[in-house]
Amino acid sequence: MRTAEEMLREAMDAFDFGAPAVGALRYGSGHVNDTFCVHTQPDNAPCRRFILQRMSPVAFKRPDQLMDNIIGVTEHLGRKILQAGGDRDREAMEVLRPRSGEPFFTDSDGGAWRVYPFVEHTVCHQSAGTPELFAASGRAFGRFQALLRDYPAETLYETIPNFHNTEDRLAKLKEAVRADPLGRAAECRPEIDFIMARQDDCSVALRALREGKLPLRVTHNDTKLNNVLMDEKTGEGVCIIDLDTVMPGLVIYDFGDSIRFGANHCAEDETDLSKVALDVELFSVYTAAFLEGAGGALTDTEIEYLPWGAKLMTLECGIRFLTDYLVGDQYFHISREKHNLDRCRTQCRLTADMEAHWAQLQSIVDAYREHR
Ligand code: ADP
Ligand code: GN1
Ligand code: MG
Repeated sequence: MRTAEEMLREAMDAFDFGAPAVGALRYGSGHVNDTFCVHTQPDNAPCRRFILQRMSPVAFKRPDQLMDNIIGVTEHLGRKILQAGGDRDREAMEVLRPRSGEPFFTDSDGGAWRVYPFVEHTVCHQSAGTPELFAASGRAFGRFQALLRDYPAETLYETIPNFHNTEDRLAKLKEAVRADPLGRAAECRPEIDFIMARQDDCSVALRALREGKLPLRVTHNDTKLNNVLMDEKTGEGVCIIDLDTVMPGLVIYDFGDSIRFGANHCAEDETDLSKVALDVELFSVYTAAFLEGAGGALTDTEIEYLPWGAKLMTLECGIRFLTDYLVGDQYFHISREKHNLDRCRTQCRLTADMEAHWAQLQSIVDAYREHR
């Protein structure tokens, strides 16, 4: 069995960074991929950095299809950004191919690795320190939506089938509870009951899709605040990252996942649940910014369903964390015992708080709908 260092070295050697790679360190706080920051040292120039990632083999069964999506989307974004007079190198990710010319490198254990140039002079935030910062992320994700409006959705692979199919997520939870392979279900009874009491909710967005009320668009599907890099000086959104889940989806998923992660003042794994609460003001600020960034792309019905996006993404994430806890933490990286159960608990608490503020959330989106 090779050491992690040997595997990392093999991956680094597969890429031409334009200068000697002098080292790599684990980087960031993503829950799914293994991310490293590679430092290179050109002879007479400052160090250049790259992001080297081993794509999660648990999450992504077809790295070839995943990279096909990413190359297509980043090239499209690059063209659009250039047309708009933007800085392509900063505002869109770019794939650095391995020496083989393939879109990614496969190591001798079958691990799939890719490289992106590091977007310098940016900050990746784990929580929205200020409303301005949260608004900037909303504009960036809204703009992302607008830039991909004319992307041929039918050419995208579904990198994770049924990713935001909340009905399917619920079915998988029920199966995990039934099988209960580690005997963990008993201690999760309150969370299981909370979710089961909301079974009908799991169908709300999918029903609207099936009835033709909500259109399928190209969406990011993982719009956490830490998936947008912000300019270190201006605080504006620079570059949307983590494009693994760009697939056809509902725009309310992108809006909702940002609210789930950012419109509150504690971490996703906070253990003091009394701290977990929806910040309605941040919800409002993000709504305005997302709609501004999307530049009129959303239909009236999509705006009407925004609160549902927030609630469903939160409930669904709770379902996913709980399912992973029950089956033995196979999908999300954990760094302590019961980490996924703690994460599930915050999501349930936040879902309940969204329900408590439901009328307010609806009137906020109604006001934006009427005044646009
Ligand atoms: P995961 O899917 O595991 O969340 P990400 O693609 O989001 O992986 O990357 C993890 C972290 O690495 C990000 O949160 C960010 O801090 C950093 N990162 C990723 N890509 C870049 C980039 N091109 N430039 C700078 N930082 C990056
Ligand atoms: C994962 O990869 P990362 O950390 O940005 C997950 C999201 C979850 C999120 C919860 C591909 O996001 O769907 O909402 O964790 N990404 C994937 O923090 O499953
Ligand atoms: Mg990420």
